[in-house]
Amino acid sequence: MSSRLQSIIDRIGPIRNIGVIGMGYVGIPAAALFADAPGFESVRGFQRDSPSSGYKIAMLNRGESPLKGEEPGLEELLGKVVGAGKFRCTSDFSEIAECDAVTLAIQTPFKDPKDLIPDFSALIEGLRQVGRHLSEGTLVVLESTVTPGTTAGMAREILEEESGLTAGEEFCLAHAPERVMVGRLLRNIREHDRIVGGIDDVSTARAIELYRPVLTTGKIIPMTATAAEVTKTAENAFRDLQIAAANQLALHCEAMGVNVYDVRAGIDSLKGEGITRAILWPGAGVGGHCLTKDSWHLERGAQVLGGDLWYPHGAESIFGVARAINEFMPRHMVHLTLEGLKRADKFPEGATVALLGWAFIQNSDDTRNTPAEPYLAAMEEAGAEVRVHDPFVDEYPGIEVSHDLEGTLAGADVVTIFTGHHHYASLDPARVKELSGKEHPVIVDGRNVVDPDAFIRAGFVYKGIGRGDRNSHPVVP
Ligand code: SAJ
Repeated sequence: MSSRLQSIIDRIGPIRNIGVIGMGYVGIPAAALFADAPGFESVRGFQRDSPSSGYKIAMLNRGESPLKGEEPGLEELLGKVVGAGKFRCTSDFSEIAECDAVTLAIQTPFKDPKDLIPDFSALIEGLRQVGRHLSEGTLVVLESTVTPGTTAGMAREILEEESGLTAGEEFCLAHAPERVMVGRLLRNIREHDRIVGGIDDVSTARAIELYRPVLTTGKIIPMTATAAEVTKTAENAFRDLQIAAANQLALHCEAMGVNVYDVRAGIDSLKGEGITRAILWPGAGVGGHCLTKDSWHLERGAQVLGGDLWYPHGAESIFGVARAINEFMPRHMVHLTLEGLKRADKFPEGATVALLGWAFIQNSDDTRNTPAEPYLAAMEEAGAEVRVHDPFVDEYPGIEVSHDLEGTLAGADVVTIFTGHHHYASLDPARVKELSGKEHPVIVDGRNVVDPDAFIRAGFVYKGIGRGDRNSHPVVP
């Protein structure tokens, strides 16, 4: 426990002025909630005045949210705190010097998931800005998802190098990972428990002082900074693992002629004190910005921090195997498509595929790391013409996305459902067949959206993830 840092904080007194670096889907709701907390005097949102995102500054200072999609309560809250003079957005990073606490909510993607090297460039730039203007006694908190070891390692080094101050002695440093989902940003921050990890006890205590006022039902869960980094990456690695287990089971069920959804319901029925199976859902693949990278952050942390990693019998990490299974699923969708075409005495060359669903998650316009993309590439590689439909997605670089479902289905040899948008649950077999104009069109269901028997009766060749009980059905003439 650093008595020197504690005495500096005692002299400064309670946190009053807060800075949030990065006006994105994490930083904006966080800044608004800090500003709405009665105990804090002012919040500054720091945003680079760049060509791509400088426009946010004026919008936020008008109390308007630059975020896409519905965020219940956010625009009202921004109007309230801007109107009360408690929140202001600025590109003048020198004002960091007037902050008692500064949080960084900056994205940390991978340059290329193959090499697992994260692109920390934006985070490093943010850390340098904070370091250059850091005052003695200030609390710095990383909210971005980072490789375990980053807060106490790279972040600490950059802040100390730029400020000339020593972390844990002259300023506080912590990690408090975000756990927000688009569409429920404010609710998630208020209601999720908040992991808060300092590089030392004084930093942890100061970070608790910052976050406790914005929580309603959420509780503070204190730990070390590195444990907080491991918690965040592992909570997503575990979700990825659960999905991979469901996907592996689906592949087994296909091979054994069994309906995976019957098996899933059976497994899920086992409940009782301390008994849970928490089985998730098999599907066409795993996309998004979280699960596709956080397992690799966890693995890198173990490599960088752990060094002599050991697995029994030379096995590889179960989290790496889970990633491989989930990344395999779009290829399995290609396999099901080719098998279906074969049963319809068709070849992929020249076949028309209606690909339904481009967003990575149902009833959303979010297309980040969509598993439909590798499927489209493989089918085009096989000589097929692929038309993409998605009612929520307006555009995607290099891809024409249609909102005209019947137009997309017209003349299709194959209908492939990749995303479980509610629109696809009402597909009428007779209408889809009529639109296709084919005697035995193929339907490949990646999200268990349609009733196999209805399509089989209408003369379709049906293939579904995990539907070992239907994938070899007799084709109705
Ligand atoms: N998926 C499946 N089967 C499932 C669940 C999801 O195949 O049973 C697929 C989805 O189709 C999608 C991908 O996995 O392609 C990711 O889905 P997701 O529901 O995990 O959504 P994400 O990626 O937005 O995950 C976020 C995470 N939130 C944060 O990191 C703050 C994750 O921790 C949450 O658990 C998740 O939302 C959630 O539960 O909503």
